[in-house]
Parts: sequence; C-alpha cells; structure tokens
Amino acid sequence: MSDHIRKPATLITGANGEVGHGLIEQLSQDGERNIIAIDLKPVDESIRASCMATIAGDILDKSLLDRLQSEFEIHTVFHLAALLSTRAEFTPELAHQVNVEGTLHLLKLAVEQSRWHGNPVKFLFPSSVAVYGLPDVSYKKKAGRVSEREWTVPVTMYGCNKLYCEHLGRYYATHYRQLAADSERRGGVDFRSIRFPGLISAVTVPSGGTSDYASEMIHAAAQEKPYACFVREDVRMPFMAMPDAIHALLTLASAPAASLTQTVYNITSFNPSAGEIRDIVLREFPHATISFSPDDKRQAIVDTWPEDVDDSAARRDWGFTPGYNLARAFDEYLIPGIRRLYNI
Ligand code: AKB
Repeated sequence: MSDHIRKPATLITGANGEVGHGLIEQLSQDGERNIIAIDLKPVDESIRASCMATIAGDILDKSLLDRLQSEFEIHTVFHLAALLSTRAEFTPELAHQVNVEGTLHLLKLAVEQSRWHGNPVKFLFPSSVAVYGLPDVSYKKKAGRVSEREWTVPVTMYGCNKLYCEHLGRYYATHYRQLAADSERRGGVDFRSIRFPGLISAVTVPSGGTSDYASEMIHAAAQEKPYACFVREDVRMPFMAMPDAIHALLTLASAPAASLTQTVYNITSFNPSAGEIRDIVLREFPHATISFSPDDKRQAIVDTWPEDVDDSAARRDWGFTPGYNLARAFDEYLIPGIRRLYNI
C-alpha cells in the first residue's frame, strides 16, 4: 500500500492552469507535501515534483472520483478546472458539463470524504466577475463598484455556470439533505468562493478568457509580436496580478469559519482601461506594435462586466489586501517575470 494512503491531503483540479501552477508552487513553498493534482492532461513537469500524487483524468469520470475516494483522505479542495468565458460560448453544453456537473461531482466527493474522516472539507471555488451582467455601458459607468448582491445577471454560459455553482456550494454547505434525520444531516462542506477579476500572470498566457486581452498584450509585446486588442481602448474592468490571486485563495482557505459572514466574496486590485495598459506596456517595450481592433461580440461581453467591484466584505471578514497595485504589478512582478520567461 502506498505510503501516501490516508494522509490528510489537498486536492487541486485544473492543476495545469494559470492559477493551478501558481497555487501548487506556493503551497509547496509553504511546506504542503500532500497535494493531489488533477488535470485532463498529464500534470506539467514543472509542478509534478511538488505533488504527492498527480492524475491525468476527467473530473466527469466517476471511476476517477471513486479512486480519489478510496485512495486519499481529502481535507481541502481547490476546484480550479473550468472552461473560461470565450471558449465556453463555442461549446456551451460542454462548458455546462465541465463547469457545473464537474463541480457537483467534486462537492459530492467532499461530502463523502467528510463523512469518512469526520471533519468539514474546505472547498475553495474560484468564481468570477463574469457572474455580473450590466445591461449596457451606460449602466456599467453608473454602477461603479458593484457589490456581491448587485447585477448578478450573467450573459455568458461561463458566468451562468459560476453563479449557479456559487449557489450549489452554499446549498451543500448549509442545506444539503435538509429533510434527512438529524443524525444523517451532515453536509460537511465548508464552501468558500472568490469572484476573481481578470488575472494577469507573468509566467503563463491564459486561453479562452474574454479578459485575456491584458495578458495577451503584455506577452505579445515581450515577444515583439504585433497585437490587435479585441476590446476598445476605453474598456475598463477589474484586474489582479496572479500572486495576489493565489495569496487571496490561501488567505480565505485559512480564515476561521466563524469570521466569514458570506460564502462568496469580491476581490480586486486595479481597474485600468485597455488604453492605460497599452501605455504602460509601451513604456517598457517602446517598439511594441499595439492596435485596437474590437471584436464586437467579445466586446459586448466585457461591456456587461463591472468597471470595478466592492471588495469591502473580503477586507472585513478575512483581511484581504492586494499586494500589487497597477504600478507595482508591472514594475515588480509582470515585467521582471516576463523578461525572465522570454530571456530578454
Ligand atoms: C475570463 O475571461 O473568462 C476569465 C474570467 C473573467 O473569469 N478570466
């Protein structure tokens, strides 16, 4: 029998993604040894050594979930696997399967795990600014900093998926088997969710997101590739540097349950326009070729997302504070990281 059997473990789905990479590296640096990493493809070599176990598999595959149940004792789940907003529009039914049914499978696993080891399973779920749906740009400008209960009328399958999964998680944490005999009524899921803004990483380029224009612009400039931005120059939405997203997940995960007054939290760091991002990139890469060629359909999606979000609840309940404002994000994280990545 392997020596990792029944050690209290942390399960990470979507391990090869942008957030997955950063999270595994940080958890490993923090001394976490019992990481189970899952992705559709074999887990990247660069993070494999940091994991107790790596599995190439589909979270929709019941036999995979049965294996997780039989082989491991899971106390924390970071469920990162998802199809992002643009990609989900091309395959909405597949997005629903992965984003919703996949989440349901993981919540069920968390319930079963909690029943076996007798402790709540912390379930960290990355939701998104995509759950918001402002009717048009004029409402977007008037709405300003949107709070968690406002304008949750998403226009994308991804946004609908994320909003529904927020409610699924709250159900499993609070109402699961509510008609069962008291002795049986134990969800055992400690569901905690963050509505992430657009995330910008120095080490990976996202794929399939509608907020990807910021990352794409920076990475294209560093590779001296021309970039035609698919949104208007004046478009504004909340963003965050990837290290702050990882730090926020870990801070929420370690917060005492008693301090949390809600299951879903907004967070943000800065909300530049696409033109302001262009200006900063040109300052660093003066020969970059950056133009604006809006894709009307993708633009229409971003126009429904708020210019900014109110993250006061996260600051109050679990002490969220971003480490990087716009200037520091570029000067201290993005530019140095991208120069290292492309050896420039
Ligand atoms: C996307 O663009 O789909 C994601 C998101 C905003 O959650 N990055």
